[in-house]
Amino acid sequence: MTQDDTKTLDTQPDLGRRKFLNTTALVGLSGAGLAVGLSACKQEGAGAPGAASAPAAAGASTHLKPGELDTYYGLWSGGHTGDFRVLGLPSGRELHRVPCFVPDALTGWGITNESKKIMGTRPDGSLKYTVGDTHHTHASYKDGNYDGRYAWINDKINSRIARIRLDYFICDKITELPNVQGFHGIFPDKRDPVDPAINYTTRVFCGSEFHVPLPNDGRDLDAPEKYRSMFSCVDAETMDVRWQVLIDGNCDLAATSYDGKLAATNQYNTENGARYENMMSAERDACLFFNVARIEAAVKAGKTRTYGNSKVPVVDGTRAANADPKTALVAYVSVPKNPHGVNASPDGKYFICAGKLSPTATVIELSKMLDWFDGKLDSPDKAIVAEVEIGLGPLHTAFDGRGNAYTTLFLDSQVVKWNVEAAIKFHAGDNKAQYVVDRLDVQYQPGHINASQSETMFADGKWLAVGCKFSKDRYLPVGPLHAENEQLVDISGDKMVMVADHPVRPEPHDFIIFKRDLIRTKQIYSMDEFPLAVKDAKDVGVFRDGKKVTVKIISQAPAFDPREFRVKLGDEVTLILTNHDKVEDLTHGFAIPNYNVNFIVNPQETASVTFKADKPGVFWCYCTHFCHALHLEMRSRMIVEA
Ligand code: RUQ
Ligand code: CUA
Ligand code: CA
Repeated sequence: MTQDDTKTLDTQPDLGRRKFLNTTALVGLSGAGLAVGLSACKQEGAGAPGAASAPAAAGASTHLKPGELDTYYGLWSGGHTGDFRVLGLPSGRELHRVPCFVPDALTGWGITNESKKIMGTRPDGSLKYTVGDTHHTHASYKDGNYDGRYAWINDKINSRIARIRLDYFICDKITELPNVQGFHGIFPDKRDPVDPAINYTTRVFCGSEFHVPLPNDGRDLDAPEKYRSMFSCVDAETMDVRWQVLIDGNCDLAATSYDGKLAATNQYNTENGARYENMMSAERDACLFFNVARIEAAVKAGKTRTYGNSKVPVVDGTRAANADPKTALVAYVSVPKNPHGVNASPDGKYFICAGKLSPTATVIELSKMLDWFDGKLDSPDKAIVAEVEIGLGPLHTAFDGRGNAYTTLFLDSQVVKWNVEAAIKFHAGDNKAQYVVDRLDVQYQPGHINASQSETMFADGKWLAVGCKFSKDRYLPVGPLHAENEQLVDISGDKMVMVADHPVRPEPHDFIIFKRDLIRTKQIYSMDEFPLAVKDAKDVGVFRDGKKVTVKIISQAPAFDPREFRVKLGDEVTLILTNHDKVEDLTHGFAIPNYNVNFIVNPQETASVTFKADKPGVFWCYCTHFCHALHLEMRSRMIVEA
């Protein structure tokens, strides 16, 4: 490529592009009749806008030499690819995608009987759903840190929650939530609110974003004022839905307190609007706090009802039923216009709601929230200890463990670093309290943000990742669909330093970043985990029961055993394959041409598929996963007799 070619890619200088994006976003919003506070922020700290155009400080290196391992894991949602991704940080290398809600050709997810059982099927055996939209992923806790057992991820489209086992990095359970639509925010609890011995995650909370008729069976179609939304609790072990809370307004993101007592969700549609103009007609919306122990006591006492076919007990969390703090299950705290995101600070003291349509962040103090539930405050709004301007379009907040918060500003295409205690002082009337510490331009329109260990009590303030929704001129163009841009920032110093861009396939939402030693993965399965395992070479072969045929096969590089098998046209064939290789990284694949079968078996794993032998002929079942010098020769011959 000549230098001139390079120039043609460089369509616009940075600032022009930034201005263009910003104007577009603002025009979009003002077209909606929106009065965003366009005034500059009240405060500018050391790092005024444009800090990024100053000569860049070096920042820590994200480069790893060949053979060096990353020091952090990143768990990323995949967005409407429906997957769950694993990145190594700081390199930003994508290591794995764990299929859960949607089929995956590499692993045979959605093809094997085992994965179909987890995904859910229709009576004819086909998959119930083949699409998914993953937004948020969080992992299980113990003593305020990740314990490496599980992660959970949501599917917004079909209101499903998937659990990922972090030993094998596989999805082992999926639950569809009843009575809700648009399941968006998700957060595990961090300990039990009643039993101090339970210092680990036993519940996962799920917010539902859309209002629907209850039950949604054709009633009240044209009466949106009757639509309702719910906050759900799923058992971390059984993955059953324990209970739901009927609420006024909707849910968006979710968060939990470190003491296990409260779960929170922010609401942008307290108006119960069916169109966006209505959803932003009120000046303030809310952040809800759920008193977990009280809700579980109410469920135990049977103060519940059910809807439609669902057996899940539902308690009444509406405003009218929760006016008395002494008995309230839910507190409604007023926060400015269409807030987005609620995050718990690593010191366990605060929840922060970003303003989205308001240029503010709201800080809510946990102990004051508990005071309200104890009847010591006359209004839940008194738990607000700061509401300060930080910039335009605040969305999500991360923490460094040194008292600073980092919030994405979607409209400003910036990250703002601000000090929480200083913001509280400023809010209390100390005009000299400088709470904005630094600003950093990012490319462009950032949504989610997270820092290393940010969602734990052990936030270490090293790395900050910013999920930029628009990448435009940051990468080689690949047609109209652009990669997204995950930017990595060194936050170990006073000033943020941009150190790397990582392209990602659209379109991840949320992510968490944590130290690699918090996870111990297993590289080899135990054969005993699979009831169908073909454990011995003498067990292989074709076993017929009328028209139903079971074919038992084992793989050991570079051969399948048996090397050929015969079935008859019209048979229903169940093929069970156990990989007898015990060597780490020795995976085999099994593909049957023209039969739409392709899946893998990892070391000591068993998988099965069922299909109708509806085409006579010879079919070379071959290994798809490179395993051996004789990988191409690794085949078994399926003969379907006419
Ligand atoms: S929220 S659009 Cu993660 Cu910012 Cu789903
Ligand atoms: Cu076995 Cu390739
Ligand atoms: Ca609203």
